[in-house]
Amino acid sequence: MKLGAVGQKTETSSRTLAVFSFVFILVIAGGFVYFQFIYLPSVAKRGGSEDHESSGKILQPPQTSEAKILEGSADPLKTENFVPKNLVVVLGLNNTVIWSNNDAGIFHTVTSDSGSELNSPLFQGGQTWTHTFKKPGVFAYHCTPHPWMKGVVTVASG
Ligand SMILES: [Cu+2]
Repeated sequence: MKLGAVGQKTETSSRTLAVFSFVFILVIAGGFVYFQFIYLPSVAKRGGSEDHESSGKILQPPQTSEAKILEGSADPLKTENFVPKNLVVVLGLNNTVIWSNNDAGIFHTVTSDSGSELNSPLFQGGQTWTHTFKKPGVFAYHCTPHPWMKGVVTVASG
């Protein structure tokens, strides 16, 4: 092998190395630009719209939940009045609760034991009262004219 041929080969491979290095840097820089200015903003925007969507679902959940006021609930000896007595709902799924009064001719309320989350008017047999819970928690309630009527709604975060 002649010396000149070796020198030529070294020159060729160092040029190849330079080209590869240039392409490599270009790909890294391009990747950075893509990540910083295209990928991250699109993720941020997507996250924002999901937040908006979930708060919309809390205000208007796809399903409703039901609690019944049984006939004869005005009788203090009757143990079943609000049914189910312990209702569990999930925010963004079924956090709107409809209480239906099945006690003909009798007025009842749905009233928080403490706080003001549940504050229905008196509503009579055949009528309903609807409330949409907007935050998680345990909400104990009773009926104002018949305080032995008691129930609990547990609102779980979705
Ligand atoms: Cu009542």
